[in-house]
Amino acid sequence: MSSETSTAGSTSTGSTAADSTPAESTAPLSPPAQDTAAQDTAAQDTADSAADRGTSVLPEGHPLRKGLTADSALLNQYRGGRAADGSHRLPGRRPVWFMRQAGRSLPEYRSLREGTTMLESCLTPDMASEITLQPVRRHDVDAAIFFSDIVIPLRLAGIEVEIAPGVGPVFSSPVSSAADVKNLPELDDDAFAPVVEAVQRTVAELGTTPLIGFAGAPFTLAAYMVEGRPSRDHLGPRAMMHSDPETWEALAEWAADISGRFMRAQVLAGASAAQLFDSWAGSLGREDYADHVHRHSARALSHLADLPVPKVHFGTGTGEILDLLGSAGADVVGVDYRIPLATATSRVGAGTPLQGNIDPALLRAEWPALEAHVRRVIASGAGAAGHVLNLGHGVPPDTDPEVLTRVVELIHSIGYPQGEDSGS
Ligand code: 1CP
Repeated sequence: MSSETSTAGSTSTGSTAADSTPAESTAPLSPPAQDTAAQDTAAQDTADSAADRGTSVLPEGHPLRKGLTADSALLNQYRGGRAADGSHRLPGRRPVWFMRQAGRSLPEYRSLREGTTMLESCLTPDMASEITLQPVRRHDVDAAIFFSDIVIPLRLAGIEVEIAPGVGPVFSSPVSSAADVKNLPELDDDAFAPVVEAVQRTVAELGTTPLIGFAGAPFTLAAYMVEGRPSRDHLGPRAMMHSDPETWEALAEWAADISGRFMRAQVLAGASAAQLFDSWAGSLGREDYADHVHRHSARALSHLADLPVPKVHFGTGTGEILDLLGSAGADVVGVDYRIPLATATSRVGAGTPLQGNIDPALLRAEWPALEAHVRRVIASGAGAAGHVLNLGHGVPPDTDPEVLTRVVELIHSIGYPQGEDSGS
């Protein structure tokens, strides 16, 4: 365990969710109106970004405001190798976390989830919090990701959606017409109460380990809403952009706002960073992404624009649109396993920190092959302003958790090159 991080439970703030009074927030639940030109330059400004400053906008008990997570290895690399005070300094160890680190690969998750549906478990604060903490305890990863799902804000708005085991999100009434979009419900901020409580409980246990909040990007969310269930090619939403662009616009705007507000609620409740998942954006051609999707993802991220947290933008198969993921207003770009990080840097610019991109398939390989792959990923990411190790997509459910723990140990054992700062 490094000096600047602690595993869940081992360092507590001394307070528990039960006794912590809801923190006073000076930030409104909605952000001020955004200037799109300003958003477009945000990715380039990462090194000088105000990601660590201006924490007074956060509620008093927030881990960033209390200084708990500001100098974590994760935030340092998300800021491009800078300490909270803005000075160049490398962390004591290389940060790593895994998308889908909570979930079926963990026996403790499977036993806790028994008899509870996926969405029920997300909306039961003590369960969601415990599941979020499990992989941090087990693997000593450098961040927790909030246990929830991209469809949770839809469910909280009253939309009938379930997660079918082994399938994914399934909707009772898919969206196909202008009238369907018009009838989409409004979401009251109070509906986020179970999410807020789960986040508060979690950060009270995490101490100096940051929690990452997340949401689904408008295209990925709308893809499920139009198809009504997981699909391979996402033909429904891709056709709607062209056959009924007005309906597409209205749906994507609705999805952007609901996702943006979901992330904002998590950040105000205690998350120190946020990730927008556009998992299926790789099914779009570059022109369609630029013309019909980019501004909506920017709109989702703009809900965090006044909050001092790094924003990560990730999608699979997005090698051809990586620069656009950055310019949508992200500080950090997540890269899937299909292109080397050095190629990603040549596409997004050396000033943009990257996250990724260990191939999940390698988790099944013999250790020497996996170790060599992890070392190649680290070498390939060396040209980026910052690098947070992760997988190129989620942890496959059949992964041996001991392999993940060993990957974390390996990454933590690989120091930064001599001559570079090694800070706190
Ligand atoms: O029974 C189970 O265990 C359900 C499996 C599961 C889990 C563990 C689902 C159903 N969602 C989740 C949790 C979840 N979903 C997290 C938890 C935090 C973590 O990473 O540890 C996160 C971040 C998500 C986000 C999510 N849900 C995404 C984006 C990330 C990604 O994997 O690309 C997507 C696309 C979903 C939809 C979804 N929910 C569940 C499944 C199986 C799917 C994908 C279905 C499909 O293939 O289309």
